[in-house]
Amino acid sequence: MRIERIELHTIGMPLVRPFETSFGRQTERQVLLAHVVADGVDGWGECVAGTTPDYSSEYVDGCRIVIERFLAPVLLAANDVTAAALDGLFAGVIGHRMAKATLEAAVLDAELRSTGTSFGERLGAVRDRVECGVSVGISPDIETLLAEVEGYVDEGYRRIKLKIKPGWDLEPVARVREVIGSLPLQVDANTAYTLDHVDHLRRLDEFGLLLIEQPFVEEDIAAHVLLADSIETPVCLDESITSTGIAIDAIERGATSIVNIKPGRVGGYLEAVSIHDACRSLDVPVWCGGMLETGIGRAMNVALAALPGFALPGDTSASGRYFAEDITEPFVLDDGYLSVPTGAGSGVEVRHDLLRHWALTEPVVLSRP
Ligand code: SMG
Ligand code: MG
Repeated sequence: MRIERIELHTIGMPLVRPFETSFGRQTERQVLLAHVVADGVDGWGECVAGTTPDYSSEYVDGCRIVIERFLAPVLLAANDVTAAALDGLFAGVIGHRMAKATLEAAVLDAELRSTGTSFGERLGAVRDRVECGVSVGISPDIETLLAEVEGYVDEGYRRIKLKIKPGWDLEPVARVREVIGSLPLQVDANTAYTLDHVDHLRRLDEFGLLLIEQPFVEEDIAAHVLLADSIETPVCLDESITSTGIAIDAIERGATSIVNIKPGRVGGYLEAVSIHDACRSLDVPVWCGGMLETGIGRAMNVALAALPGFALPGDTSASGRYFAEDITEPFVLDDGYLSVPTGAGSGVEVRHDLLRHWALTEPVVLSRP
């Protein structure tokens, strides 16, 4: 394909409720969207980076600049672009995986739309719907948390994930466990603990958790090995896993026995499939993480989560868990599942009225030289 134009849209979507993690609290989801036009076909990609560089070093404004200055010019100068070739085309830019993944998604979407193929078909989906969990932020108090969790259970979510940090862990977990009975439960620390907390974290074992996600800073694989050796709850890495090689290394060292796969964190959907394949060959279950995606990223994540190795419910919640209105047709929970879109590309359409309504900046428009 020849990429004729790339547009970058930055929008702010109000969240239905604030989302708090050990990094901080957000009331709006700022999102960078890439729209490519290739051989007359449109493709859309969503950037998972947040407003501030807390979950990772990437952030919305930084990704827009990296795409505008370094990645888009490479795409616009190439005569024949395929999603599979982007890894090579972008090799001169180190890191910036979320920025790269944004363009990969848009190119893949255009490519698939031009051949009438869905994301699910392209990635290797084996299911037509996926089991959904929900990630519950840190609450102002336990009663508010319990009310929120009960609401999600009533909506049909099949797994609850609680955000934890020092000072907000054993008690919320114990109280939620009481309320939800045997419903699958897991926790996510977003790097908030240190090795000094190992004895404390072991007390989570009594709650029969599916896993504990990313307790320590992402570079410290060795600390996760130590914890995994002394706790019964399976340790699952999120932030640490940025490539297939790192995933294999972390698994072989015993740092992670379950892997959270987020395409944006690893540079795109094709690398996400590669991590899935590697984990599957090592008998390590994976699940699809979430970054408060709009319908664009959600459609693609749901397709990914339908691959055979995705053995646990994902943070692939319904649109209504995040937004009163989505930028595409909304994803609606049915008996705890979301359906894998079947239309060409992502299978969803972007609402241009909302794109303008939520715009935070003028779109950046880049064309062939
Ligand atoms: O998309 O439902 C969602 C959010 C899931 O908890 C979630 N994501 O570390 O897994 C994670 C967090 C990262 C986003 S908050 C910075
Ligand atoms: Mg996480």
